[in-house]
Amino acid sequence: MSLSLPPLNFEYNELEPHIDSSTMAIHHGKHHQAYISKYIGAVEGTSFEQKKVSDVLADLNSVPDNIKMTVRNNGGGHLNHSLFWEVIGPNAGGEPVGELLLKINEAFGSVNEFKETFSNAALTRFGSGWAWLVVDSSGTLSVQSTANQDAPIMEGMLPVLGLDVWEHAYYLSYQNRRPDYINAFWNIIRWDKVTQFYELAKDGNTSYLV
Ligand code: MN3
Repeated sequence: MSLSLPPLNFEYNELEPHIDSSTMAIHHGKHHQAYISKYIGAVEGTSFEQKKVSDVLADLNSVPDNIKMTVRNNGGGHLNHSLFWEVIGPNAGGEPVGELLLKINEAFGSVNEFKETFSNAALTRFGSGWAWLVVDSSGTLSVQSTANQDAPIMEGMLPVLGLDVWEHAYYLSYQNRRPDYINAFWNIIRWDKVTQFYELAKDGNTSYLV
């Protein structure tokens, strides 16, 4: 269980010029913190307080109706952002290697076709949401998109790479130019982390999720 704001592995300004320092400070320090605070407020004093957020979201039907939507939106916000901060960083980018590369080629044909599919999912997500590279229970990779703060685990899939396409993630630098933000994302992906998460996710191991 992780109900506090996870520290970043880099400084707010280190993703520039791809993501600016102010965006990172507000996104991490304010938006992500707000999801955590609201989640804690909803589950406080219930049995869900002791559970991992990812386990709660995987079984959302067991959450009482009076807190279900708050848990879904804010638990998802915490889970999604916690993964996002791990898969981006300075001195990153490049291409996937090893088994992950093989699986991407198997699922999409090539890394370029994967990038095209992922970018398209991020671009065509109407309004707020996320684009994902996920692993299903058979170990197969696919690209998905979720609305708002919905998380792939709600549909039984484990995320290994995610991109936040809420306007709060890019508006200060990119305004309405979501395509430019998506293009910039490829320069800050930590494929070593994505590979590490893939290795766990393909065996159904959720230990890397909050
Ligand atoms: Mn966000």
